[in-house]
Amino acid sequence: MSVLIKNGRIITATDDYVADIFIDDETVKFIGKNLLVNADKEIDATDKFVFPGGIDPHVHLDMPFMGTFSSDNYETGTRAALFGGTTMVIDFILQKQGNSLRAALEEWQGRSNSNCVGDYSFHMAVTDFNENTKKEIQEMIEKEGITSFKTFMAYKGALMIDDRQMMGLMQEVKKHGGLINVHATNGDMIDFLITKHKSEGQFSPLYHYLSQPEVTEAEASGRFADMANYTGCPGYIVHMTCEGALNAVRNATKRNQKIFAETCIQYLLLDASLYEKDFEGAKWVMSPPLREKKDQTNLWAGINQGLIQVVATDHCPFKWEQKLMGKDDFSKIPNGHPAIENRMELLFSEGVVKNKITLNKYVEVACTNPAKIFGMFPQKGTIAVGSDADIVIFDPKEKHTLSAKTHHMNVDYSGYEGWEVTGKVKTVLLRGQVAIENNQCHIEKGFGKFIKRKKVSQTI
Ligand code: DUC
Ligand code: ZN
Ligand code: ZN
Repeated sequence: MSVLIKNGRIITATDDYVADIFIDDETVKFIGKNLLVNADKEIDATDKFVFPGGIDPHVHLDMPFMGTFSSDNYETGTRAALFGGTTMVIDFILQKQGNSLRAALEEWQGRSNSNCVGDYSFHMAVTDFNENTKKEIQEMIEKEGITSFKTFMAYKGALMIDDRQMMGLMQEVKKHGGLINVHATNGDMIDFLITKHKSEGQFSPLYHYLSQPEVTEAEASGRFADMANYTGCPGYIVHMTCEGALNAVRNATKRNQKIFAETCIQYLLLDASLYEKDFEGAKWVMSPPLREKKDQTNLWAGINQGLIQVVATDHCPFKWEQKLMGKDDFSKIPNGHPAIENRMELLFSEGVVKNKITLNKYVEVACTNPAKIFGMFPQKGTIAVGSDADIVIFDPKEKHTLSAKTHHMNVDYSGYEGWEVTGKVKTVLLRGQVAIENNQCHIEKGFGKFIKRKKVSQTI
């Protein structure tokens, strides 16, 4: 089906102009003023913004974690993403310690294959780097198109690797043109503090926050950047929350190394005072935890300074009954919060409308940089002739209220209940198909395609 989007204000990471877009065969064919072309469907985008489809490179769907599974599966999660203007996500495969990367890939394919509504890819989390895993890296990059490898410097005993494994992995990943992303917090310090707080009889969600002070993240971020510099491996710090970690990256960039940082929408907008609400604070128990107002200011500045390239979500929803697993012990509350559907609208409303970032910066951090850093540009992440027709038509004036009653995520509360936002996703195209229109999803599970990614050495 061909589509003509007429008269929209097209915003990319670099441009801002009014034109028509003609789409056929999944891709953008022409862009120009007053295009004289017949299409099967015409969409009038007058007075609307036209953005590239959002890319959320940090989500956890149907993930086994802390004794349960994140509550959005590949269908509900990617559909909710589309409602919020995100056309592609990158999810995380977790290797089981003692098992191969291949076994983990097959397990994740078992849950995701034919179930995605939107497009998707995987990062491979390496939780056990050894001589066998080492041999699988090249194959993951060259055969599977999985070019980024996640590491955890925390969650000891389940996910964490030590620095020796990190160095070995970096050396191998660099050799084959990949990238390492990292959950950069000091796991031993955190475990010490969790034990200390519990031995003092402190079990409420507030102590989740107090067990992961800023220094635990700043220290690990600096250590990771140093190891990445030493090995020459490109590095990407996920879910950065605080001034100390940002300063570690700022220092590292003086060495001209390839070090990238992501923050998540919640760290820009919410703060640690939410942990003072007794057990209700469990809604925002995530790792790292929410921080202070001064950290929010630092993160917005980091975006504008180009030190933080991406705003993601770390979408990892758990229903209230799952959060109750930690009713008597904060360390048993499943970590994570729902945001896959809200990221694009919240970032527009709180970032662009409130003059914290420009429109071009908005597209850069929500769409274009994830595509570049993770080896998908220019197929994804921009509006250009030849690119996939992943397009969001957005009303910048429409106001609406976020609520669990109306969201599409499979979770029975919202971290943003009652928030009024300015700007609404109206129509979403995924590879030229109208996916969202009139508040309805028009594509089914199975439409979402696994996107094989290029070596990052080709795009960054
Ligand atoms: N942090 C979370 O809050 N959830 C999933 C994994 C993580 O690192
Ligand atoms: Zn993490
Ligand atoms: Zn995560």
